[in-house]
Amino acid sequence: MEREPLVYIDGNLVPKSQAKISVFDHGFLYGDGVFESVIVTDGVAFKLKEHIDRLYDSAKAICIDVPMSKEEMIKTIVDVVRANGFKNAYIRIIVTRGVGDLGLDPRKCSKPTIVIIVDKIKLYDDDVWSKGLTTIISSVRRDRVDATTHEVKSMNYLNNILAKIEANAVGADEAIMLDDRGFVSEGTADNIFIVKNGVIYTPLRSSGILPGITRARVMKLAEELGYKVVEKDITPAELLTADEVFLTGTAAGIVPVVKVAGRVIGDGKPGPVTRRLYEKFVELMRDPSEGVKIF
Ligand code: PXG
Repeated sequence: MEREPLVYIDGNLVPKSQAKISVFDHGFLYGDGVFESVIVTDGVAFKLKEHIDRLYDSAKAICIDVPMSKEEMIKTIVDVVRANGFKNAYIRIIVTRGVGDLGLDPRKCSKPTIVIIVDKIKLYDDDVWSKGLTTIISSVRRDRVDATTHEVKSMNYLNNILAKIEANAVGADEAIMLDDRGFVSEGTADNIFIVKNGVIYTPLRSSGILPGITRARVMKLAEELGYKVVEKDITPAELLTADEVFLTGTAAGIVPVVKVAGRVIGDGKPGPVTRRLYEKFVELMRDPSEGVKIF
């Protein structure tokens, strides 16, 4: 029998089936916490440092003082992955406000809880490249940037989950959300790009997106490959009439979208720009200079 994954909880490694935290943790009671997801491919934790930077920025934005330096955090993550022995894995790092009482006042929580999970995850099926994803435009809007901002990777994903429920209800693979003004924002766990006449466009951070680490690397990669990349407000009509549409995210990598709200994108097959970026991107994910080599 395969050994259970080991989960790090506040300094202890415990088997997955026994990995539990208090019901008085404000992460559980209020969604009061932040998280990150990192992929390990052939022993390389892709952009681990960038994910840790974002984790600490998210924590700072909600006034959580992570009780560990970034260097200690990276070392701890590497140790937990090694203890699990997975060369291909998904890492989830969670920092919550910690255990408090039933009131939401964060001052009642004396110490943040740190959890590191190493396991497997699959967001999309293997046939995504033969078929492409079908999507809807959700009626659920991203919060305004001056509300509970989505630029923070917090434990509040209800907005995304409600959009996903709408996609599920009509048998679509993913939901695309608009910002409060009606411009295209992002998917439920991924950023969005469109291609029109050979130019690549992606929404601005001001559209309520999570500033994706995959998004940033894909923009750089596209420029390295000679494409013009433009961050701008994208209207729903521009999305529906794009030559290509694709999504980017840690777990998904780069995935092609072939249908948006009933409209066929391009010729209904994954497009050449998307495919070219994907082929290069999967090489980067295994490149030790693009992350931290664990094995
Ligand atoms: N937007 C949102 C809302 C996300 O949650 C991305 C964009 C892409 O960002 P990165 O930095 O990953 O390129 C995300 C990432 C999960 C899961 O467990 C979610 C994400 C990544 C990995 C796993 O559902 N979201």
